[in-house]
Amino acid sequence: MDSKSLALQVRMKVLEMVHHANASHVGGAFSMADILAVLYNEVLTIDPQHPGDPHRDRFFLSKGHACSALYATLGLQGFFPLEQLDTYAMDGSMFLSHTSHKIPGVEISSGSLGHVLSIATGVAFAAKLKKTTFKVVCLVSDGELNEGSNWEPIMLAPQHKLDNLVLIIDYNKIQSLGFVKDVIDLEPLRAKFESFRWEVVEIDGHNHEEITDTVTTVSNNKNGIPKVIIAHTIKGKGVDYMENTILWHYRSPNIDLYNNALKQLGTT
Ligand SMILES: Cc1ncc(C[n+]2csc(CCOP(=O)(O)OP(=O)(O)O)c2C)c(N)n1
Ligand SMILES: [Mg+2]
Repeated sequence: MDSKSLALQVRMKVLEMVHHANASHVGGAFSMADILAVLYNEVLTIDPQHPGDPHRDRFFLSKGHACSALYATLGLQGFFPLEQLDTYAMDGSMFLSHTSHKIPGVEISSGSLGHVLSIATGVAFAAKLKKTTFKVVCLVSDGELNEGSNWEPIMLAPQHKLDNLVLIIDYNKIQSLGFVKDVIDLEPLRAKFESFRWEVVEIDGHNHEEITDTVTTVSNNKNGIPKVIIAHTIKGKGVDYMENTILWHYRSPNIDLYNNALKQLGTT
């Protein structure tokens, strides 16, 4: 399956999961679906049969509320039987509605925002010290960058020349109850990272070729500088009534909206 087909399958699976469980966060799952599909299809070297292999690349999802898209990606890539996702967000299920490390392929539990970049930075630092060469990729949300805790590893990574660390920001411009610019504006975001001595690339986070080329190029560039990819995305991408709306951070599709969304995804 190519990454565009995978992203479509991920969105359809997420839709089914959130509809079935009456669960939230479909908007943030859809904004990062293309990034996840490209990472797992084109960039990361992780064997679904051996997700604990010490040489694997490490992917850390910080915006754990949107884990439905990560679970769907992992399920579709064969990390576990896809039908297990039928229990998503149900009582007693292993597939919690915020990322659980008990799922094969998941590196870290997340959902309390603002913590995972520190962990990814620590792993990248340890890898440098041990002279191991796997990639460390961390995906954070834009609203999450309002958390001060992120700015500690953002200061630390250049100090230790962590060029094995790639941070991707899902810059969908919306957080749970408002637009990022109206809550705590991140701009000028590029200049902030440059002043913290990161190398910055801005991309369209739905353009698969751009995502593949950028992540591959920056990961291969061993110039002693950590890299951040500011991925401009659309919250709810793929379903017109969800796109760029604050409402679809929390709302779950009823049966009519579910069918409508499936039809839209199938025809785009
Ligand atoms: C520490 C912490 N505070 C508050 C929340 C509640 N919460 C869940 S999602 C969210 C923000 C969603 O916006 P964003 O971070 O931009 O994610 P995305 O748009 O990618 O869904 C918040 C505040 C949380 N999960 N963790
Ligand atoms: Mg956001």
